[in-house]
Amino acid sequence: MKPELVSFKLCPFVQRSVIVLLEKGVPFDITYINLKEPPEWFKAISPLGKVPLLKVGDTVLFESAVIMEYLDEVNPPSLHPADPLRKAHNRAWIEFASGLLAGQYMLTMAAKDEAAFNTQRDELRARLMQLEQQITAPLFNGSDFALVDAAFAPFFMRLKLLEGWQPLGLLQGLPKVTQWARQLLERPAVQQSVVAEFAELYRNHIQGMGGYGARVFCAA
Ligand SMILES: N[C@@H](CCC(=O)N[C@@H](CS)C(=O)NCC(=O)O)C(=O)O
Repeated sequence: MKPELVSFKLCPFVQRSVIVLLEKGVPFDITYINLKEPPEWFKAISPLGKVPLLKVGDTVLFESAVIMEYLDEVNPPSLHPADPLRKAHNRAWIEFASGLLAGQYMLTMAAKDEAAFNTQRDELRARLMQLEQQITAPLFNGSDFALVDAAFAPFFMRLKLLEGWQPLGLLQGLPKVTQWARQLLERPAVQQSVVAEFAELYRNHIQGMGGYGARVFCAA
């Protein structure tokens, strides 16, 4: 049964599933909605009012980590490490990646003034320093691409754009994370996981949110 992803073009959580589907070469449909004006059919089937949703027949799945796990399980070979402890460790760091995405959202869209922006920037930097200690390199577990890599890739795609618009040096002195991010962004599945006009949409969205991030990243 062909799965259908319900998406918002800028959502990093949906992007994780798209990366997994593309890495595995699984055919899927994708339906985009406007989160500012969600359609009635979406409100009716989304328990938390959030994307991603994955529709498989009559069943609706939500929560990106759960969706990734399901897609991995039904489309072998698995993108998780085989060792149970390592697998659990990867799952824990997938949760950490969700925290990084939330922090990136706070930095770009929610911080209203310079002080709030700086707090978010410093928090992201501290988390990235923690991450540096966890990576085997070149990818999270070494050379094999894993679900945990798919979970972090959307963060690095946005970070690269942000650093291009206004360098913050968030990866400075973090060679493993820097190399990991570069390798992830070179993968075709990662590059093809967003719409062609993604960079422009992302910038416009930050600008439209009108926070301090709009002044920092959209000034030029
Ligand atoms: N924990 C959720 C987070 C999903 C999420 O925050 N999605 C955002 C878009 S990127 C959303 O739908 N927000 C709508 C809302 O909160 O009303 C997951 O991992 O799937």
